[in-house]
Amino acid sequence: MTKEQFITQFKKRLSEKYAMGVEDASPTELYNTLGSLMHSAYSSDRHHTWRQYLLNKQKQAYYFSIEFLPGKLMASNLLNMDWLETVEEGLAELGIDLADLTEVEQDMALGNGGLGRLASCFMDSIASCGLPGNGNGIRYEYGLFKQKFIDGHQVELPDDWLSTGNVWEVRKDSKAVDVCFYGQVHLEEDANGKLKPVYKNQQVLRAVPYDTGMIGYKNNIVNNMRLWSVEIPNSEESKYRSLEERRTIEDLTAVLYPDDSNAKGQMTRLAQEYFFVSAGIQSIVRYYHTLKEPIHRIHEYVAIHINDTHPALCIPEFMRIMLDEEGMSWEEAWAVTLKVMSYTNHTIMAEAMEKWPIDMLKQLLPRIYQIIEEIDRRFVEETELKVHDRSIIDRTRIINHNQVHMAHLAIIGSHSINGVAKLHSELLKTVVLHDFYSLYPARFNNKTNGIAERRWLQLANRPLSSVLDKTIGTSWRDNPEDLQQLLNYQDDQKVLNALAAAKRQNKENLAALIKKTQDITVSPDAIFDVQIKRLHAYKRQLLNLMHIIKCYQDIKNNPDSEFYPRVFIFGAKAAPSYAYAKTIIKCINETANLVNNDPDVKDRLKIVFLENYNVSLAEVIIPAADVSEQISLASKEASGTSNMKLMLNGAVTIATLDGANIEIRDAVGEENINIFGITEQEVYDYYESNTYSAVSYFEKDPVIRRVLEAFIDGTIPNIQSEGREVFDSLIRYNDEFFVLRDFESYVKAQEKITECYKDKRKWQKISLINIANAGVFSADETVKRYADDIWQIEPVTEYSSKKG
Ligand code: B1H
Repeated sequence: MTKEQFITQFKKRLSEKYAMGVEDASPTELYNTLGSLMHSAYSSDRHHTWRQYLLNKQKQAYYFSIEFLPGKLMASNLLNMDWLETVEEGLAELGIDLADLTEVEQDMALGNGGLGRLASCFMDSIASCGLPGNGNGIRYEYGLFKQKFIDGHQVELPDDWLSTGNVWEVRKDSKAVDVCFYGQVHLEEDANGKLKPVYKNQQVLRAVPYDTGMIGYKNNIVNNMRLWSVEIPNSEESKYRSLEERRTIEDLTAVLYPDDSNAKGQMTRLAQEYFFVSAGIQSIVRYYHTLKEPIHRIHEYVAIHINDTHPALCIPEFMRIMLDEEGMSWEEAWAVTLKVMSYTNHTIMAEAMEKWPIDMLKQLLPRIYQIIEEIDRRFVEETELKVHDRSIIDRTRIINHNQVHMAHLAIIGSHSINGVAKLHSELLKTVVLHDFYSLYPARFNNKTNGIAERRWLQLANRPLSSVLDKTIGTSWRDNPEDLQQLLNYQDDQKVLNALAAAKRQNKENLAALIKKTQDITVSPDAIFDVQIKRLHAYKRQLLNLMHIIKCYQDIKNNPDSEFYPRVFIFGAKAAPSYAYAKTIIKCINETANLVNNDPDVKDRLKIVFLENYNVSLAEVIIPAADVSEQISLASKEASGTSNMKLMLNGAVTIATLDGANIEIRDAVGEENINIFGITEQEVYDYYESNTYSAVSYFEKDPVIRRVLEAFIDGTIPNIQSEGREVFDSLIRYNDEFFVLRDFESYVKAQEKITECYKDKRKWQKISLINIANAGVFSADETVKRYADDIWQIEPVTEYSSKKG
């Protein structure tokens, strides 16, 4: 498509859609026009891709995830369609700035944090690698809450993201399926002597899919992300007369549960889990039947991935369909289920381990519960023959202490179980899932997370991208490993200056946004120090805050001393029910208020807590970061992915040896990252010996004492109860996440960073080395490893007749 063709089509579409000319149209109308034009253009690719998969009878992977966090899609779709430049230039000719249009789009925020964003990076990469893979999830009417600060407190507002329409989705009424809940079930022999379930009093709901094209990068492949929405089936209309009754049904897909790394037991959540699992599997099996292949070969055509335990009901639901609808024997059904299913674990935090009370499962999903019981019974029977130590059965069986353990179900029913970074996968084998590892060693493997580098570099950081193009050519855009070529320029002052200039431009951009949204003035000359992630005690935003308070106190005690200016930037949402996380938010906000307005500070220290951290905000913050804070307690952060995005954008990392930080260190070398804190081994040693004493750090370290007293002596105003709560969490309840233990080494690492930053040339070189080595974290490489090792799917080739 040439620029002229685009302009003609755009004007034509605008006139057809709105009977308007460019001059009269609002940004929303222009946005919708462009979106609709794009949609028409990639729909034929979508159709073509689908036909190819069908004709080739290609094995396809289905990524089941209760969260997807794509953010905005327009710019990324334009890039992947190879339309970006043409459209930008064409619009410019019409006097329109593309940026004003993309601004109109609401973030699609159907996820909480890393886990949901990972799913969306994978969708981009799967399509970009030409792999036959699709998403399956829930079309929440309301996404993750919008965060506001009122008097420093987090307040949550609904995210009514669909209010302005969604140009990317297509409702597919013809693909709707029924999903059944509640009622009673018993088994009866049919004419052939086979046991068949007979149901009474079931609640039947309609699952309607909305499909969104997942566009591959310049390869004409368009995969599908299918999100399900609940409706009342026509046949059931008469049962729900009042608005209230209807509303209780519609509530099923109304809101995303806003918990991150924390399992929350509620009937609606369990119903959500079954709803998208059942709908997804039914639609997969329906498609499979169009291939006219025998059902016992379904694993040769279908791979189902269980993203964390939320979709673990895939296992009994798939069994149900194989048994009850396809007429397989238990043994046959179990054999294919195992081959189809694979599972990713994303956390070792105990509170995130999903368990459901038996009564709840039995009531909501009586048939599924029967099947889980039988899986459990057979697991126990089979394991008894394998082990000497019977206690292992108690620790690994699915049903125990009146609860159903979803991780156990996922592991027992999958042929592959992976962690998301090397350390995490090791800990699964050696500690958290050790019993399972001893039973099924071959199932365990690692797949270190990755990121969609197209979004996080090409789109989010155009100043840097253009420096890269000029320095090493453009091949890095297709093959991020080519960023390595930048290493040839680590002593080239011209290149280093160009990189610094790009960073400067991004910092000015962020400074402008900070001014506009928070009315805080920050200088781009300062070090921009960034911690962006969900607010959680184990991620230790508190450690960061304590260091800031120390800096503030140093300045106050010695107002004329030299202090290199720093801007501490936070972005974080707390789960609405997570009181301690909200307490930390309040403390950071009040400290910000104090520090930012203290004339003694003379602007050397600034604290900015940006409201409503989301994908779009990340796209502005990350390119502007100098320092990347990855300071979780070793062993707790399964991987982290913002660490990779920040590194890719030239930020220098300060990190504990946790999650993928370890792999970042291995990629850049010890000298180009700032490691501090105790190791995962030391953490486990403390657990073992029970010798950690937080109060002893308080008593012997005057700096720690001074900092902690600021929380309770009125130094930081307006945090009477919150300051006390924080103080108590450390001193009275012995500091669960070893914040005081790591404080001193953290401060030292921060001091080293300041010294290094002062040496501009040295800093720029380290930054360059980080960018150059970030290619290994491309999600393209990650999904290829999933495709080869787990899903056994192959990239599409034109009408290859692999299976005759
Ligand atoms: C991660 C979650 C999570 N791990 C439960 N676990 C949830 C657990 O709604 N829930 O119940 C929601 C989310 N999220 C994150 O996954 C890890 O903490 C990160 O370290 C990791 O990078 C990310 C992607 O693997």
